[in-house]
Amino acid sequence: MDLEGYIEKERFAEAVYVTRPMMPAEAEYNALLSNIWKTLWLTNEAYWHQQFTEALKKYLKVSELVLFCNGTIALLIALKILDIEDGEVITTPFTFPATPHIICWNGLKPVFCDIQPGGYNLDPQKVEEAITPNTRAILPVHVYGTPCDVDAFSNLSKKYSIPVIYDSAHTFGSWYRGRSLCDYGDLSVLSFHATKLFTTAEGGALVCHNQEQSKMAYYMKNFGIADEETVVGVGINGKMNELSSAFGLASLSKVTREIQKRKLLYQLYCDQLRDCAGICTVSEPEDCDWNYAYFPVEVDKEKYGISRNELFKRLRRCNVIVRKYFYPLCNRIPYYAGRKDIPKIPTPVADKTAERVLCLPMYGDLPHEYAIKICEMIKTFPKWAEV
Ligand code: T4K
Repeated sequence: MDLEGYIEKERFAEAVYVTRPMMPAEAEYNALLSNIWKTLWLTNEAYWHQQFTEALKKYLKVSELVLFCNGTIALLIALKILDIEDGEVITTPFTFPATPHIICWNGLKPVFCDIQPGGYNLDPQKVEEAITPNTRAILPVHVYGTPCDVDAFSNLSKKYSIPVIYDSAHTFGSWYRGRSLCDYGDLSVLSFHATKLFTTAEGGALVCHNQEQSKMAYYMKNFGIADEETVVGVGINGKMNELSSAFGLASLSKVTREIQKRKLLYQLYCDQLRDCAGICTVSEPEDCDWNYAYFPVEVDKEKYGISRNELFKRLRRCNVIVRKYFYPLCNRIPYYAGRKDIPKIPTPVADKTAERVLCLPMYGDLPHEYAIKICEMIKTFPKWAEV
């Protein structure tokens, strides 16, 4: 059989996506919605917003948390809360474009540093080398829900008096040394987008460490309004509405089971791909109860026989909607690459990783036989050389 014949025979009849949202039980969500129909309160921090905020604080074991309409606006406001108004913010290129974009939306300059060898997160050593008198903040990302070197970043923060804001978009349900991974740094931001392990369709949250910060966050996400007649400063509309809040509230009880199901899938994928030369699976992070948010593999063309891009194409033709999270690197996006004022720091580890990484489908309801079949495809494809 040739490759065409194999794809024709084996391809999934319907798309198998990289992720699917964890939905609340429909009846449970509908029961919460009835209160909205009764009260006609749709937004502006009403009943479900308050209930959801308290439930999340309890679940994540954090004292201050503010809900947002999405993670991007929460990140935007995080820099404002810390009064970072000019200069540079050091970040990773191996992330979703939202991370550097919010630095620019704040009129600041993103400085991209490399990631750690053997991992996916910003390298604190490279960050220290990039610190200048213009550095105002460090913005690392806990990529795939795996913990950054929080000790090293905390030390840099103290040594240079620079705040650390974590992009914790992927961390919901990850616990590091017994503490929620989104609870580190000066501020930390979660995303509840539909593609995230825990979702409110669109949504996000800012984890703060004192009441002053969360009060500022409340003002800033509500046009700077403190009360009917007081506007304390410049704000934006970053509020989460009641439908999203109720959705999150009704979903919360399902998270533990979702993570258990993902863990089984993780183990299955690792078992199936263990002997597949040139396909490297992600290791479980140390000291961490991980959330298994993503399942990235790295393709070593020399050993595997075909490139990541060719594997991507073949899986896509088989209706497996894999994603190259995160390719292209943010520092290779033409806008950032073309900005003459951004220092061009080499990022060889991130460059290599972005050329090799591929995220396989990972969500609690993914049937095990689908995962096995995807692994069979991956193991079979090298039979046919890349042309
Ligand atoms: N920082 C980081 C590190 C992030 O990863 C993100 C978001 C942010 C910040 C910003 O947070 P938010 O402002 O979004 O809260 C997605 C998401 O749009 C984005 O939120 C996410 N990161 C990023 C990693 O992925 P796409 O372009 O891959 O999404 P899309 O529409 O192609 O969806 C991927 C797959 O998910 C689909 O093939 C099927 C499934 N899906 C998607 C949606 C939207 C569903 O099953 N149902 C759905 O409703 O960007």
